[in-house]
Amino acid sequence: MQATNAFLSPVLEWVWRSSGQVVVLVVLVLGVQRFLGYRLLARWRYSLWFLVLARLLVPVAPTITFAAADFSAINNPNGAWSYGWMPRTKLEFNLYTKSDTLFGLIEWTGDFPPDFFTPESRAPHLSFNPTTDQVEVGNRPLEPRRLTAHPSPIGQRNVIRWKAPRSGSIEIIAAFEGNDLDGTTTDASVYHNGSRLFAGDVEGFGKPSRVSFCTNITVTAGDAVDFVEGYGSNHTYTRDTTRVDATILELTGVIIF
Ligand SMILES: [Ca+2]
Repeated sequence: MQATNAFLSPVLEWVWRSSGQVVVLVVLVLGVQRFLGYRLLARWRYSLWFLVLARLLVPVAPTITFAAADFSAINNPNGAWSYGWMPRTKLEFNLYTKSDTLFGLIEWTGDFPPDFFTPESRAPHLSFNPTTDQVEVGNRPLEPRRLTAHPSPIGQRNVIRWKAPRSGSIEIIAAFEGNDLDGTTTDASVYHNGSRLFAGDVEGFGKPSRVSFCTNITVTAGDAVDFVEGYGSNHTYTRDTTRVDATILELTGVIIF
C-alpha cells in the first residue's frame, strides 16, 4: 500500500493542479460574461465555453515514469532508466553490470575487482524488493516494490539515471529516506546533465530523515537526470542504506493556462 501511495502521490498532485487550472478557467469565463453582460455576443459566449470544453477534452495526462515501478532485474539500461555508480568526486557515470538475488532482494552492482575493497566491505549497489511483503535484512526493512541504494566504503555513489527519450518539459520528483534503523548518514543529489539541481543530507530513519525535491525543467532528447546517493559528510558507509524514490512526469503536450 505504501508503495502504491508513493507512486500515486505525484500523480494525484498533478491531477489536483490540473483540475485547479480548469477551475481557474471557468471562473475567468464567468467573470468575462458577468462583466460584459448583454454586450457579449452569443458566438463569443459559445467560444468561451468551447475553450473550457477543449481544456477538459484535450489529452492532458502526462507520461509518468517511476524508477521502482519500472525496475528490471535483467536489463540495464532499462528503457529510459539505467542503474550505475559514480566516483566520489567525479561525475563519471558507470553502468552496473551484475544483477543477482540476495536475501530475497534483487541487487544491481558493478564488476569491481575482489581486492578493490577491504574483505568485510562491499561494492556500491542498488537493491529492489520484488515481493509484496516487507523484507528485513538486519536493521534494514525494505518495503515491497521499493528501491534502496548503498554507497561503497570509498565513497562511490549510487546513481539512478533517467535519459530523456524526447525533448520537452518534465517534472522531476525525488525523495531520499534513511532505511537503516540505526540511522542513515548519506548525501542525496539530483543532477541534470551534470549540473546539480538539488543537494540534501539524509540523517536518521524513515520519514523524519526524508529529503525531497520537485522542479520543472526543459530537456532535450538524450539529456540525463541523475538521482545520486553518497556516503555523506561523515565519509563512512555503514548503515547507509537509503530509500530512493525517483519519478519523472513528461509534461509535453500538457496545456497549462
Ligand atoms: Ca555515512
